[in-house]
Amino acid sequence: MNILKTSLIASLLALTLPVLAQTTNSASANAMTMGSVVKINTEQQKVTVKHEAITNLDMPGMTMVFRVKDAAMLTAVKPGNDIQFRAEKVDGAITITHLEVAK
Ligand SMILES: [Cu+2]
Repeated sequence: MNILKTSLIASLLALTLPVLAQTTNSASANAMTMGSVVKINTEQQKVTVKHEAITNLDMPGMTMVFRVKDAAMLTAVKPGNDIQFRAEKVDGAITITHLEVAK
């Protein structure tokens, strides 16, 4: 084990640990769920998604309407897109906080 490599790993850990500390209250806080877009309602900031099980919310797969955190998120997707997203409870409402077209 050379010293350069060891110190590189140490600094990477130092960078990573604060991020981990923020999310330790829920081990699956960053879990992404697969789904596909059924319908978009930009005015109401809502999207209908056929989704797989959402582990962090203990929810089985289904088709349902989600609120999105930011209306701009809806400009990146269109009906029929396969997506991966993160849904969390925000002020009592299940909200998509991260949304991207699946690669
Ligand atoms: Cu659901």
